[in-house]
Amino acid sequence: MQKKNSINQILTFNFVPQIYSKSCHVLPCLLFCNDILHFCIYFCFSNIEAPWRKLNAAPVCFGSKDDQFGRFNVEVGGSVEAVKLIHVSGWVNCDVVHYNSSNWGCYATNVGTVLGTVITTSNDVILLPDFDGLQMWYTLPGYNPNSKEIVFKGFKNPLLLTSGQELRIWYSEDLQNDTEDDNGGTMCADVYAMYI
Ligand SMILES: [Ca+2]
Ligand SMILES: [Ca+2]
Repeated sequence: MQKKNSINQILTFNFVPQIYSKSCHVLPCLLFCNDILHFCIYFCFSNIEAPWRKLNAAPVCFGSKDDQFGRFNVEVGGSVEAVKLIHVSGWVNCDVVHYNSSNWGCYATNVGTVLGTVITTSNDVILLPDFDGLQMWYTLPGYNPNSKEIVFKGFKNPLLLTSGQELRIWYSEDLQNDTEDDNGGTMCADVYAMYI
């Protein structure tokens, strides 16, 4: 009986569908209640991808040598807690004669299985990953050079982006002009950000 009273109380206050945000991570829900069947249900306009906002209008394409970085402009500024790159097409290679190609990195025996795709400012200062200083290769737990997507998260500080800001995607050896002559490939990616 107590349960029914509780339901009736909900119905009294929430009979009209209304915005209900408590159970959704980012986007609101619509709550529907039925006073005959005595139940309420809400539908969230949210899914696993909803918190991600696409930053680039067209796929960002970059090469692996000859300063072939890709550029895009941030449409909406704000503080960002994670950035995701999704592979669209192509490949990159740190040594086309000796090693296999990959989506993001290098399979060279002297450096290991590593990622080498970075995001920089328009001045070519590396923003992501948030290295301490200049670094060529890196690893991300749960990802490898052939992952469909890679996610940068757990920043030391939120990444502050401004509207219209140009960002670049580089292959590390191309950015640092390090053994890029033996590199090969061009790839394209989409960029997503999770705003705080
Ligand atoms: Ca190389
Ligand atoms: Ca270069």
